[in-house]
Amino acid sequence: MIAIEVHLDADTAATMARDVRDGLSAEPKELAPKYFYDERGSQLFEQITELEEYYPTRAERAILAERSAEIVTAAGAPRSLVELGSGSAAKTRHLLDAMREAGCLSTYVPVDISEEITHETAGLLVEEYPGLAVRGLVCDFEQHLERIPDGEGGRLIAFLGGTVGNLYPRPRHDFLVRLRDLMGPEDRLLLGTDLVKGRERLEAAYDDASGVTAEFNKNVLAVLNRELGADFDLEAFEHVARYDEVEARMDIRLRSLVRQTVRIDGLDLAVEFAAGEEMRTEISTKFTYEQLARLYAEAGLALGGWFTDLDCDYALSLARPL
Ligand code: AVJ
Repeated sequence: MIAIEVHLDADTAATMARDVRDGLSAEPKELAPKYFYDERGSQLFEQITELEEYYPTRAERAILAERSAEIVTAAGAPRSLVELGSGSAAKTRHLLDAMREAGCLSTYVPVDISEEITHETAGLLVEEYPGLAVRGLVCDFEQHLERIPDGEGGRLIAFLGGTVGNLYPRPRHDFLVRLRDLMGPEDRLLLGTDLVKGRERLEAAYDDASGVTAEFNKNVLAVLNRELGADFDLEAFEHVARYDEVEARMDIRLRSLVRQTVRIDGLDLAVEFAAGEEMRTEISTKFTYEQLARLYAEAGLALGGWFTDLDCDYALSLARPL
C-alpha cells in the first residue's frame, strides 16, 4: 500500500525571494543552506559523501549497518519508521531490515521535499518489503512536521545525515520541541550528529583537495542566478571553511575576491560586496554526548541510547519524551 500526500507551498518561490532578500541585506550577509540542493547541488553533495576527507556519511552508514538491530530493540520494536529527509532511503534499509527481523515492521513514512524521489523510493520499498505500508509526505518538514501521521505501536522518527547541525541554536531548540510535542510516550527520536573533533580533520572534510565542496558551495550562486535572475560571477568568489571552536561548528562562507556589485533582477536589488567580504552559506555544528543530553533535556526529551562508529567520529542518539 502506497499513499503519498503532497503539501508543497504554492509560494515556495516567494519564500526563497524573501529569504534571499533578508539574508543579503543582513550584516554579515548570509544565505540559507537549503538552497544548495537543486539537482546539481544534490549531485555534488552525493560526490561529497564519497570523498576520502568527508567521513560523516561513511561513519553513519557503518553504525546503521552494524547496530540497527540494537537500535530497534532499544527503541522498543516500533511498528513505524518515520524518516525526515528520506531521499532515496539508502541507509534506511538497515533499519527496515532490523524491524522486519524483529517482526514489528508495519509502516514506513518517508518525509521529503522531492515528490519524484519519494514516489520512486516508495515504489521500490513496497516491492522489497512485501506487506509494508508506505505513507509518504512531500513537504518542507521544518514547516509541516505536524502532518506526520500517528502510528499505533510506536514510531521511530529518524533524522539522519547530521542535518540538524545546519540549524542555529534557537531554531534547533524550537525544532526539537516541535518533534517532542508530536511524540507519544512510545515514540523515539533517532538523531544523526557529527561529533566534536580536531580542527584539521573537520576543515579537510569541508575543504577537500579535489574542490568538490568548493563547487557545491558556489552552486548556491548558480541557483540564485537561475531562480532569481541574479548575475553572480562564480569565479569572483572563493570557498572558505573554518572551524569555529567556540561555537563548535564549521562556518562555511563565500568570499568575494573583488569589490563588486551583483544585480538580482527578480528582487529588483543591487548588492554590494567589498573585496574580501565574506557571506555565510552554512553552519555545520559538531556535538558531544553531554551537549546532546542537555539539548534534549531542554526540549523535554531524554537521551536514552548512544551509538557511535569505532572511531567515535559520529553518533546516532535515541531520545524519548520526558
Ligand atoms: C548534509 C548538512 C549534513 O553539514 O556535513 C557537506 C552538508 N556541506 N559539506 C554537512 C555539507 C558541506 C552536510 N549536511
